[in-house]
Amino acid sequence: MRRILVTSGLPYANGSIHLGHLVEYIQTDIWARVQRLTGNECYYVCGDDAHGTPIMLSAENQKITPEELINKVYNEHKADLLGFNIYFDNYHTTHSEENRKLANLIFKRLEENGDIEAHTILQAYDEKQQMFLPDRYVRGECPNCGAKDQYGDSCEVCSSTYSPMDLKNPISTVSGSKPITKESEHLFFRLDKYAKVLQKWLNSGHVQSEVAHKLNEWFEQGLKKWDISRDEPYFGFEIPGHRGKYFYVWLDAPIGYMAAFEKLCTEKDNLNFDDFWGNSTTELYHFVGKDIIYFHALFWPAMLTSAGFRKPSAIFTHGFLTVDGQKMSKSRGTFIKARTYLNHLDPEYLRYYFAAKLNSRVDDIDLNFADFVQRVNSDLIGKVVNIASRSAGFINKKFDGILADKLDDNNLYKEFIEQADVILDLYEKREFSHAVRNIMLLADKANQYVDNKKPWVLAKEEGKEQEVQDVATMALNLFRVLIIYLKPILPAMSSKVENFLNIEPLDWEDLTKPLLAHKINKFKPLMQRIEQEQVDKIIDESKM
Ligand code: B3M
Ligand code: ZN
Repeated sequence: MRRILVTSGLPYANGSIHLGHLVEYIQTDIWARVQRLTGNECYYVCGDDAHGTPIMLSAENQKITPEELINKVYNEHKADLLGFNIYFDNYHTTHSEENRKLANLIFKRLEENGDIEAHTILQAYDEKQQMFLPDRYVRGECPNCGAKDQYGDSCEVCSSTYSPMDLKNPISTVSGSKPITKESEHLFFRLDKYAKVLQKWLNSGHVQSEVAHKLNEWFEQGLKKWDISRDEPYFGFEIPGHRGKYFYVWLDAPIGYMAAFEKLCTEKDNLNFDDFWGNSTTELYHFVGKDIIYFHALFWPAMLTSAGFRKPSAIFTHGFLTVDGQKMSKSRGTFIKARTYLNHLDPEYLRYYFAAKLNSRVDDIDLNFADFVQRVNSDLIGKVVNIASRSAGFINKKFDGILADKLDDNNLYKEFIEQADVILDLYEKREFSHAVRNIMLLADKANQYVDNKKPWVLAKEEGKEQEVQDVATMALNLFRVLIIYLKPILPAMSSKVENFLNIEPLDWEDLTKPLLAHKINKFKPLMQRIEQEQVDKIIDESKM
């Protein structure tokens, strides 16, 4: 049995969960469910990323404290993710005592190793607001092409990069005033010292090849020391021994993974923090989006190495979500919040659709709504549920719910369960779209079996009762195999099927044990078809 800890990126505590986030949570949740279904010990932890300037300013604008803001959003995030049947062993927050202690411990070890240096830097400062301005809070004219209203770090028109002080006619987006340039001492982590360790780690299979390739470009430019402190006012943890200096949000964000796990350990007897963070006999995987791979594949493993903790077994990076072929857009109504979706559609439609698109590479995936409606209706309702809905009636009505005591076609059943290793291997490798394709091919075979046997014709013929019971039993056993294969993707549907079949929760081992001479419950509809107007309502409600 493998011992596995998985994480997803911690969503910022100043915005709602949207469909783009859900690509990652659904991918991670499916993968974690596969591990549990096949008998491995697997924990999935996550939590809110609760520190930083955006949250501090957002709270100020809402005239509430940052703590009030992050508590409100924490509960919203938890409810939204639960709504999509994302099962976390613990959903925590970076604004927790566990995280503070761990951040302080790690920082102390970094300092003791001589991996922290102080350097004076020049920064944009808003005298009105009395705060230093992160690059994104200064706007002005690009120093290179003169484009107006550009961010403080890069130009969207000519893509040149610069520092905020280079902008022409800069203004602070916080107070609207003209920022001054001010010196301040910052603390830097000696990321550059870990270039060799990182290069070796990255090129030994801990990240996808396309990620390793991208990261190697950064090594060519040379790794820079990483600025890990911010001056007050800042919402986060004050750095021990450095009054008025706070951990930059990205220093304590990945430590939030450890904090969430540490908290879980306090709630479970047989779980020991060091089993997963002190040594690497266990497995640790971080699922992340391609926009934050730098933090997870450079800063984080370097920090862990310096602080004497194990490095991740792997970083699994995925692409972004596009909707109808384009970036999510508020004006087009395609920037869809998780809650807006849940107000109209079954979450398992989206779980299935994303699984049918996801692979192990960093490709973007597209949510094409016409395809989404067609695919879910034809695959889930038209193929999978259809097998049960066209067979159960015979068993319920003519045999008092009792299944036959033998399989009508052992070879066909064997063909189905022989796919188990292939499908499991595809799941393990996160080739979910390929696994779904194989499962749907089996669903076609199951429907073909029913079409060939025509139990509705047999039922009208004298003396064919036993054959009807055999055929319907066989069809329901093929359906049960498909549900086991789909269970990681469709946990709620699977539990409805377990009720219908009147059985204990299914796991992978049940594949080899067909359900025979067993009383099933009355068949009830397992899943409704999607209607286009449900999708239209979601888009209308999302238009800003
Ligand atoms: N909150 C960025 C994001 O929400 C950041 C992830 C932290 S993972 C430690 O995508
Ligand atoms: Zn420019």
